[in-house]
Amino acid sequence: MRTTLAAASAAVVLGSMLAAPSAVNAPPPAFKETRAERDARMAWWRSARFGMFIHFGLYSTPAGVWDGKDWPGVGEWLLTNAKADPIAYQKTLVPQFNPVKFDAKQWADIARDAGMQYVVITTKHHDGFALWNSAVSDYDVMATPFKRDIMKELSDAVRADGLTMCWYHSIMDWHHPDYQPRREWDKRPVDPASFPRYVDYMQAQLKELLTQYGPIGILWFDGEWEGTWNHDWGKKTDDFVRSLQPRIIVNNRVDSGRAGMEGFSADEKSRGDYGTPEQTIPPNGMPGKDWETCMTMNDTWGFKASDHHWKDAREMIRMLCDIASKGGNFLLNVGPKGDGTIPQESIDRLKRMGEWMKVNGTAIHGTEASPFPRKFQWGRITQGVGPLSGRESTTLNLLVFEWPKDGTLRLPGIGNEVLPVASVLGAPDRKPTVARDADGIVVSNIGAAPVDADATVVQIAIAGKPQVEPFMVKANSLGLIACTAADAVVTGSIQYEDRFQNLGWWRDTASTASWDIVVPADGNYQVSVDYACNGTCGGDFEVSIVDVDNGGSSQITQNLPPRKDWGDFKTVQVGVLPLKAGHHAVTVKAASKPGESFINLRNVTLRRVE
Ligand code: FHN
Repeated sequence: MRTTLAAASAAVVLGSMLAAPSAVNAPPPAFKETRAERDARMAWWRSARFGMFIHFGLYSTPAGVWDGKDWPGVGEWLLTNAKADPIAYQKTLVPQFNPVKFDAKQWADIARDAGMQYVVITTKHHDGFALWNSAVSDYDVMATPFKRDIMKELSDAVRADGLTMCWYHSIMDWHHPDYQPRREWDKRPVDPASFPRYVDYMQAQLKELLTQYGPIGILWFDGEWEGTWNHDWGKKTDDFVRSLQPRIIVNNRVDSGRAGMEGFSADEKSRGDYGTPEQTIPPNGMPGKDWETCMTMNDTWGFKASDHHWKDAREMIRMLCDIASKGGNFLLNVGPKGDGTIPQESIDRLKRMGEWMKVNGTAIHGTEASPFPRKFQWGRITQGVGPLSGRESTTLNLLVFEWPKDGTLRLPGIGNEVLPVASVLGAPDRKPTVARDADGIVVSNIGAAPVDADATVVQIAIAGKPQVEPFMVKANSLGLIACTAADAVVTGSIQYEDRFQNLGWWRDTASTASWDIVVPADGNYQVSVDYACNGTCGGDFEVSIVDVDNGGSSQITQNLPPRKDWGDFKTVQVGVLPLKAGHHAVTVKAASKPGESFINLRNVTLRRVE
């Protein structure tokens, strides 16, 4: 039985007045699981590494234009960007929504052929419109000329292609009369609004989505940031969703604060199975946590006709490699047009990514983060199941962006025996040589040029699980101990930047860069730093050195004055420290709160002085 939105609201009022047990009032059992159960539940998602995000809805038709104006901001926020009255938005766009070229199989095939293994679509975005046949609202796809259940057609096609269907669902709802807070331009009376009634309505729709469309891989909540949503609602909704599909994965936006990354967190501070960095890749990943970067291909999630700022395929292939090397997933967005077609620019990029994944997918799917705490200037590393059945072994996928001129890749700081199994993906005729030297593993004979300029994968294998030792920076033939940006282990906001081969994005006093060094002989060592910054940055630079072999530590701080700009590098002496021969840990940080950023650091050097 279909009802109008007003009638649905009245029914909900009556229902709650009769204390009929609603989804929220009769809480399901609290969600609990062991670590092993959680790992089993997360396994498919951790292995998938790459998924398609789809933002599709009423906003896809106007494509950023309202009242004849192309409004700034993302396409799916048109109601808010244009400060449109929610009912006028409904009355205007519902009759226009008719994606006659929508082809669920085509969408699923594009995702599959790109190497994506799951699809997350907006069942309901912030504008409140339901993209499926909802019995509790007349503001749904059945009220449009299209009258087809898009969620049904897409879930069937996605599963037919062997992918996992997942739902995005917005907590924030600019249209529903019970959602609060109202948009300030929304003149509807606030008094009758009841947030608990809205949550009942939202959970009634979630129940439709989780009981009528088969197994759902992820519930991707969003719009949790307004003050009316809190941990209590998040916990109840998380428990409710999991009571309907116990194996479902729920992102951390089910709860306020986006802090959850442990599923059922024993301390109950925040719910959610994984972190959801948006439009960014955490510089050092989220060690030990599950996380997924979601990103647009241009600058908008929902289609916007005027947005032509497309990322190129190489950039997105290297993002996928970078994310996988940090143990994360990549949820890459497409925003179909109002006619139901995916923009050709998206199709072309995903086709290229699919060509790359066809050759190199084993270096992404089913892999884990690099075992090395440091980065390598030439590219990224993932680790996978080794080639030796019966005997424990590990495959190391060397994802090479910058092909070495000497045809040699060096992996210092790893102690494992190398196995005589190596290949260059896409070039079966190449037979790399893998050996060990005093510092670690050396891979040579990989060919004079890359197989794929976007990224070429060199696969090697080691016995056992990686035994990564701290990479030790040693004095060169001139007696200089050069701690470079590429060899640093960084924490916090600090990121390696190819531009000047520097550490940048140094935002606070907590972020650090560190190196393990070998001091060749007792003596006094001159410490210098090669840095740049603009006219308003710089500040107090602190160097701490811990004598790992003999115990004890020393520290110097030097103010680094502003420079002309972020490329204006200068090497300055920081001070002299007495050091004993042996293993030391060097750590540098901003000792004073930086401005917009602290410095760009290219290296810290130590030289023995008489
Ligand atoms: O406001 C939404 C936005 O429209 C889009 O859906 C993104 C995708 O992650 N989430 C919210 C912004 O964080």
